[in-house]
Amino acid sequence: MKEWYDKINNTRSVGSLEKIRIAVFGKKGILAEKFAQMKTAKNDEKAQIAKELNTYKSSLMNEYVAKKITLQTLELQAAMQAESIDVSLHSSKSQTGALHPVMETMDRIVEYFASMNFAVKTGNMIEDDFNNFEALNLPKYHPARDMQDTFYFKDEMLLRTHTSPVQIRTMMSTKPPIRMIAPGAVFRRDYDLTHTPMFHQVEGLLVEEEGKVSFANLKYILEDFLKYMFGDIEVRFRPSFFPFTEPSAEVDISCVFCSGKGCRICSKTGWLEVLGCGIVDQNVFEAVKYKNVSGYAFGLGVERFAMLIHQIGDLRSLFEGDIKLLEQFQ
Ligand code: 2NL
Repeated sequence: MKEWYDKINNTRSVGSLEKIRIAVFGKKGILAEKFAQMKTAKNDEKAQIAKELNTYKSSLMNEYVAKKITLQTLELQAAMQAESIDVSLHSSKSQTGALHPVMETMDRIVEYFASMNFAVKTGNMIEDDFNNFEALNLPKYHPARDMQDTFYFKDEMLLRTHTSPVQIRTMMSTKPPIRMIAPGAVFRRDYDLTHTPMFHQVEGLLVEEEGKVSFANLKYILEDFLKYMFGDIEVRFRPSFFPFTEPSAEVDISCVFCSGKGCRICSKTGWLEVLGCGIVDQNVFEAVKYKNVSGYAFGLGVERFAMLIHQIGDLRSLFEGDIKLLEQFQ
């Protein structure tokens, strides 16, 4: 009988103690067996045997319960020790993410026009000839369609060379008035110091009843926008040409590097070209079957804006994915 006291006492884990409990107190355990044997004892001895067995049973149970509490406490302590975190331990610096300067600049541009009630629309990068060229007054054999400038797939499909197809599709599917911008990636077969085959554009379009939009409206909003983006700068409009606008203009700001005094970046002119714009050509409205409307449109390159805002000298550094560049814009 004493052997079971010893077994309980010498146990070192909750698991093996449980095995002992089953062996002693279980349905087929030694106590059950001894109570069963009692039935075969003589009647006058039964009471005595039962008394002894019950005493034995309760003292074993006390032993078992005490041991169980001890072992559980020890195992809990060991587990807590193993899982504890040393908060005084020196750790390495954790990495933080940051928006790419091109995306940050795009967000800021979108934020301005959204605040002016322009809807923000995106489309597909793979486009067709009509939406990328034909509807924009760029007929077949126009030099801008040259294989040298455009990435072509078969069946007159192509990578959009500007985000204008988003505006064309919007006009084809909705009635005027329209007040929207189209931000996104565009593609041209060009790769040198100042050009990459993929870059980002934001184009804007406003269409109203005929006679309700003037070049003065366009001038006002672009000047306000450029001051929002670049701060205290001068803005000037120069006559220019685009197939999809007439009249057209290019927009310059006073050089952000030399405040207009003339430097290497602005080629000593004191001015930096940042935008193209104009009054939408009637041929574009004809292509989308809009009648008796007038509107203005503009387009800009986001990489160029990002470079001027952050004074980044080399366009290609925006595309190298170098963490050292991104770390400067946290
Ligand atoms: C530039 C010049 C421009 C437009 C884009 C446009 C779109 C439609 C109709 C008429 Cl649907 N025009 N877009 C107009 C003028 C200039 O972009 O230098 N972009 C980088």
